[in-house]
Amino acid sequence: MSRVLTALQPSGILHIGNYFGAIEPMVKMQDAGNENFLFAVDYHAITVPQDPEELRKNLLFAAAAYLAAGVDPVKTTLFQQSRVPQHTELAWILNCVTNMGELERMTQYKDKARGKGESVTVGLFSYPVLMAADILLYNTDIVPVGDDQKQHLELARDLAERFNKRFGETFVVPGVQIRKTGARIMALDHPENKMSKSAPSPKGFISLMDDEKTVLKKMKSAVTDSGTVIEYDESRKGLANLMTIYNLVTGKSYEEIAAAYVGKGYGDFKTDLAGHVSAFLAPMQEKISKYLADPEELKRILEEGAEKARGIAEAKMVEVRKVIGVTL
Ligand code: ATP
Ligand code: LTN
Repeated sequence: MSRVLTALQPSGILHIGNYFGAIEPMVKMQDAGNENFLFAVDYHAITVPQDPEELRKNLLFAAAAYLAAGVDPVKTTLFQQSRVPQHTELAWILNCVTNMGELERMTQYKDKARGKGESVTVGLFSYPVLMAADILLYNTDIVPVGDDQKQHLELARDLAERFNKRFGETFVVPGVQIRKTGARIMALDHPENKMSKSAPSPKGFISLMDDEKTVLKKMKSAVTDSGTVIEYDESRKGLANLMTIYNLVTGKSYEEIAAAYVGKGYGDFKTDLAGHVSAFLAPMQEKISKYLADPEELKRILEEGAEKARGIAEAKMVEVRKVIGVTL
């Protein structure tokens, strides 16, 4: 049995990239009998401005979506990051063993800071350190994430090793788990960029709550190329991405999909794909709505998880405070 942990930002309604990249792998690890931790990282979300009312809504939505996706709060410790203050406490200590240069190299930081000049916040810069704290507090063995988080995970591993070398064995060096297909779903309107909830246009992502009409419209306008044969070819980025989504929602291989569209064009392919995506989302949407109808129950589940997480996190902090020399 391994300890498995992941987290997502409550920075908007989740999309199918988040689902396939992080949530589904997490549910599989849970069902395989591992000890799971899953939380909404609200203190990561506020590294860019958030409307407080929206943030509250997104937190409840996140909890509802995880539960609807199959997260069982008995098997998975489900909580909200800010309810476990040990995360920010450890982040401060790790800030003091992290070099500026390591954070300056982070591509997510560079992307998000671009064009902001001196107004970019210290929080955005130090974001990966808080993420390392999230992971190291729990002696995490495996972190399932999408491909874009690889560099952040590498930092968490480096910080664990550095800390252990300086202060003695304290942290487990975490392993990363990135699925082979589906770890990087691309934006429908710009298949060279990853699907992202903070993208300027909602055309690029399929949200977990998109209705049939919206899914069809977005699929129909998805960027493809002038080719006519439906086949998997990585250099045809738009089509390759749609075939990946097709594979994920139906379980059909690329070969099976290609065989089904011999002599047919993008029109048929996109219409069918939209239908498959909607059929995949429908039962989850129904469950999400049911969970959202009882916010008190969602809050209760999150608080129960936070209580459990605090116990584990505090035990680790007792160790950390001792080895760095602040416990008298
Ligand atoms: P934002 O656009 O606000 O930065 P995001 O959509 O990139 O957010 P995160 O909350 O940063 O989502 O990511 C949550 C999890 O989903 C992470 O494990 C991340 O790697 C994964 N993920 C995000 N986008 C994709 C994607 N396009 N394909 C696969 N996995 C993804
Ligand atoms: N940085 C991640 C979210 C995140 C995370 C974590 C993922 C914060 N803490 C700990 C895995 C483990 C993101 O933006 N997707």
